[in-house]
Amino acid sequence: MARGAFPDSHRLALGMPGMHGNYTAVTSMQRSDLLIALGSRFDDRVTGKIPAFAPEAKVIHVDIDPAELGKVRRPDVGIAGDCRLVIEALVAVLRDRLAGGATSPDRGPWKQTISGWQELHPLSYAPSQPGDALKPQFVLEQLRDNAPEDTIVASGVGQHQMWTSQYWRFEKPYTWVNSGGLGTMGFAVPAAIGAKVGRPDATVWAVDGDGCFQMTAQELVTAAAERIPVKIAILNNAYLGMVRQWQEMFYEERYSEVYLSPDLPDYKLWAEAMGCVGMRVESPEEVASAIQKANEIDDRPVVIDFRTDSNEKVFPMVPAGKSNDDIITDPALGEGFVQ
Ligand SMILES: Cc1ncc(C[n+]2csc(CCOP(=O)(O)OP(=O)(O)O)c2C)c(N)n1
Ligand SMILES: [Mg+2]
Repeated sequence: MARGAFPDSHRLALGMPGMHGNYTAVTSMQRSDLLIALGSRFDDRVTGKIPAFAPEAKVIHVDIDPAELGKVRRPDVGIAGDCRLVIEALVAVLRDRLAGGATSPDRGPWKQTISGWQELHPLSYAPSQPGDALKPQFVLEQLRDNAPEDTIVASGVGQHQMWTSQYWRFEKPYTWVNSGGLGTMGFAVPAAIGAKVGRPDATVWAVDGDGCFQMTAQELVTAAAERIPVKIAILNNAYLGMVRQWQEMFYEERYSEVYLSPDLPDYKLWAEAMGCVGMRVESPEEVASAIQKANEIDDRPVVIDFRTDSNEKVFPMVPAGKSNDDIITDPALGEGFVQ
């Protein structure tokens, strides 16, 4: 939820931890001897199986709401307070101690361990072969690489949300607008409209799922009528993809109530009917130019229907209820990646 509070490009930023976090972020928390948690609530998507979470770690837990302290994990030091003031006080204490002759421990070996994990398990996906369906991760990389600086991104709930969080690079606070733990499908379109009204100079993209889009797309009529030029990228995998992924991996491929059809509704026509520019993209070659075209449109909303691979799954994944040590990396990337 705090993506952008600390820039993803910083050499010490490891990225998102949790059920679909990257290997290094998950594993470094798991092997830490000290966690300083600032305003985090230790929810199950981050901790995995709670008794197995970061077993060696002492925890300093800082939160403005005292009810969070000890709710999930008993902290060694609990501090109720404003995050900024607490950080200032912690830094002041450390500076004093160093000035008083205390030595800081050598973190070289730990940093090397982290670089080793990053090298062995980078966030990646099996690239598409000619003729394959569009990879959603590729669409995200293109959206990210073509985004004007300070672009705000909203998303719905599902696989597209996880890929956005994994592949976007958040550099500033308030650039990732997300329903987080509430998990409200349909959040992306209205959230993007609100963000654009609040920050009219910023480019605002919503990355949405086909299922989520169907829930609140009609708000685009308001956006078109009021000339609020948001941009919507639908990752149309023809499924309630996140549910499909669980049914495939944990319910023996018993697919139930998850198929949506790629063609119904016709998202391009629907967008046009609501006063937006509508586009459809089916092959990798068309992706960048469609995004550039969308970025240039400034007088009405734009919707791009990206037809993406239905079979693609979000990895890494810590299965629900399992320990973070049981993280599964993408089997399609080969033996070396399977834990
Ligand atoms: C209102 C609501 N209903 C159901 C869910 C459970 N749920 C979470 S993700 C998901 C599927 C989302 O499908 P889609 O928008 O197509 O995204 P995808 O996972 O395919 O990227 C569902 C049904 C939810 N989070 N919110
Ligand atoms: Mg979908």
